[in-house]
Amino acid sequence: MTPVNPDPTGTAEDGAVAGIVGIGIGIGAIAHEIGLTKDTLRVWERRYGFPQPLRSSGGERLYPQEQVTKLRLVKRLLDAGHRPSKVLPQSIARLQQLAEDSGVGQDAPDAQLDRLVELLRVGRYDDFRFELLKRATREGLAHFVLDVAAPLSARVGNAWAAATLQVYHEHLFSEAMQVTLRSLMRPLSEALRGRGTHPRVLLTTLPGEGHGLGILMAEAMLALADCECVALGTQTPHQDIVDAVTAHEIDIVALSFSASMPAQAVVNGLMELRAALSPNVVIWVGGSSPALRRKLPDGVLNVAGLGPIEDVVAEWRHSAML
Ligand code: B12
Repeated sequence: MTPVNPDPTGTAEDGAVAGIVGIGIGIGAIAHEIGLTKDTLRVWERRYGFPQPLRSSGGERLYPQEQVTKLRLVKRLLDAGHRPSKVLPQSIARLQQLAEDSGVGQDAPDAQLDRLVELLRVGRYDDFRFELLKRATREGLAHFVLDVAAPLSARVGNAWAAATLQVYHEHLFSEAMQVTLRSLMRPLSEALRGRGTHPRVLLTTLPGEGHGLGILMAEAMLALADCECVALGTQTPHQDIVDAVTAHEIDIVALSFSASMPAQAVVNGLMELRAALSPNVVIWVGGSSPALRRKLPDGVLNVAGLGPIEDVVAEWRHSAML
């Protein structure tokens, strides 16, 4: 869970963090952690009577742990397409049932992936890293990405949501996964460099999206489709993306959005970037953000998952030849 600010004094409600240890978490911290805006939390409170935060002596909203747990569950159900009016009035037990019935946060049975999560949980990191590298070497890049990296990320996220893993486990997981993917991709990326193949793809996330594994997995699949990739890491400001596109003669900007970034921030970010880029440069987006299911600006393509990348690249090449 996001750490709370132990200093309860004088924090304006619109400040980044307002919280008191042991009583509740402030609205800024909780909105950030759950991936909602502060306005949404206030509107729900008025309209549906939930959440019902306590108040600090200064009048700031403070959300106790059980409301945070319910909000986390609510957000995941909304991401899966449920409506606020249907989920907000329900009890936690009812929501858990609903999540189970609709498969939200449920992992497909896979003993090998369960074993990897268990190695993480009990702190056997060397074994965890070794097992990752072994599976990656045995299965090859494409299978490793699709059959291990992607479902394991979801499993680790579900284990965090169920409080069986902590945030530091997620960090250790990400670090090990990045090292494994990069070591597998390096020879391919080096061989592709300077061959003059197109499309040339710039990969990053927008400010506010700190999750970098989705875009790394997309990079692996793009490299396997002979695309020359320029990876900028995460959270690149718009102007830097625009400058890099010009400097590297980029055809496609690929962006990743997890479910944690508020939907409106995703849409606004995409509109601003679209307006700043030349119309010849296409934006491809992917990731489990529900915002990507909305109508996206012209010139922004939602690539639904890692599997379709090969076909989408083939279509791009076909239309570039016309
Ligand atoms: C590792 C991890 C972290 C690490 C990230 C480290 C790093 N350097 O990347 C750390 C610990 C920092 C972290 C922090 C947080 N995280 Co986190 N994290 C994860 C985890 C386990 C994997 C992250 C990831 O990269 N996912 C992105 C990819 C792998 O998944 P995807 O979006 O479903 O995308 C798939 C495809 O669509 C495709 N794809 C993705 N991008 C693209 C792009 C293109 C172009 C294409 C073609 C395809 C494609 O690839 C994926 C493969 O299946 C996820 C669990 C999960 N299910 O993702 C949680 C998860 C994303 N995190 C979550 C949350 C809440 C947070 C925090 C707010 C709180 C926290 N946990 O501390 C912060 C916010 C950070 C921020 N500012 O953005 C939630 C979001 C839920 C929600 N509805 O809001 C998740 C889903 C966990 C959960 N089950 O609740 N996290």
